[in-house]
Amino acid sequence: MRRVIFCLMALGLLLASACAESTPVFGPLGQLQQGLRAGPPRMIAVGQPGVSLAELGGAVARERGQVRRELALINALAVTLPDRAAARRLGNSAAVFRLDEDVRVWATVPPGACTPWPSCKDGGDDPEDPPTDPPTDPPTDPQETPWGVTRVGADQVWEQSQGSGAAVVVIDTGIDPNHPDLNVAGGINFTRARGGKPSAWMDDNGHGTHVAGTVAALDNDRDVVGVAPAATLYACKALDRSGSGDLSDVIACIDWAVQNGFAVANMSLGANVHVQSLQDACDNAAAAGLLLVAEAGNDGDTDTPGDSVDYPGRYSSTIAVGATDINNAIAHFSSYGPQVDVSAPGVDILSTYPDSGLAIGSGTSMATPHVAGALAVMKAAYPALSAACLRQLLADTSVDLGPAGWDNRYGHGLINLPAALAAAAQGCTP
Ligand SMILES: [Ca+2]
Ligand SMILES: [Ca+2]
Ligand SMILES: [Ca+2]
Repeated sequence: MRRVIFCLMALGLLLASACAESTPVFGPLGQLQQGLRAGPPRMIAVGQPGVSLAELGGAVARERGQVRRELALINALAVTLPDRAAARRLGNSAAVFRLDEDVRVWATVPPGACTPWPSCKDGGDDPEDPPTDPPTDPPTDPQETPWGVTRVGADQVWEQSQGSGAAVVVIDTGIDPNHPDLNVAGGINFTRARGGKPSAWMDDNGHGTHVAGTVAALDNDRDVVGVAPAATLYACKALDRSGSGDLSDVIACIDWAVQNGFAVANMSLGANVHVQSLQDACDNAAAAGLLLVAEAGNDGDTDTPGDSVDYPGRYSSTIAVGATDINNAIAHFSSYGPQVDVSAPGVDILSTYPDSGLAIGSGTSMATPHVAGALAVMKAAYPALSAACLRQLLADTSVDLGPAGWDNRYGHGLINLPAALAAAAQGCTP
């Protein structure tokens, strides 16, 4: 029996090492890579305190720059300047507090899908390994509960809360709005896809739809079920069909989540460079009560062991999630270091995929939405509790794994939704 796997990663040696293995562990999802592009500089211009975005736009215009987007959350504009000299002059102008590179970030390459489920389950979609059973075999279970959903104890708490009323935004490649096992309440596109139309948040890659299913695939008689099947799902498209995007579009999504009062933002993405504008966006959003859940990263095998947690997971205002396997062992690819908060299932995760499909994926990208879903369940059950309190309770009730106490691979441990929800009944002491 072969499982359908996809080997996802934009760049790098990890792809080769992960995919060369005989075990079905494969390339991490959602790895953002920085790259300065050729051509006119794309920057994030942050205004001085007290300087309005209109005034800042005037300074940009004087350098013949173009404003692409307002980023009110950090009092900044995403801009394109004619050349580096203009960027330097803008950086020195009285209106500008700081100029950051709007780095091009990369997430994924499209995975292979298992479509239609379950006739492809045993490798039927692989032309080199045709199925031995007729593809018309009836499914044995109309709905499969993915192992990760069971492992975090979600199915034990659904009588109490399925996340109804809690809004989760998936900041990613979009979500397939027509997937029959997903109910997407709305979304927005900040990428240049389809001329930058705001309504073009359809997933043209697959990553975002997979992540969304782990958060909130519907509890019905088909496909899979997510951790918070009644949560309200929104798509914010910051990554295009190649799985890449502008950092400013990720920030725009965080801004959009704050403006709309969403409870949780899932960011199965990461960069290996610090950009102050991203940190400020996360810090301001957390202060506004948004729970920011981010992957730890998939650099656990790199040459910087013990210090490989990605941004924005690396910031204290976000929850950084490591990936465990079905034996509760940390995945070899899971980035680790002092910033890991908690762990969740992230190896061989079955979830939704575009065109009514399902796919199995691995990566801290797959672990992160388990945590986002858990927080949605908690928030829905105890809406009066603050984001800081919910985050603290989820960490405190995690199942300790590895070395005793917090450690730099598992963080506080594997999240445990029944224990977290029980603790939430007591609230937090101020
Ligand atoms: Ca379902
Ligand atoms: Ca963090
Ligand atoms: Ca431990």
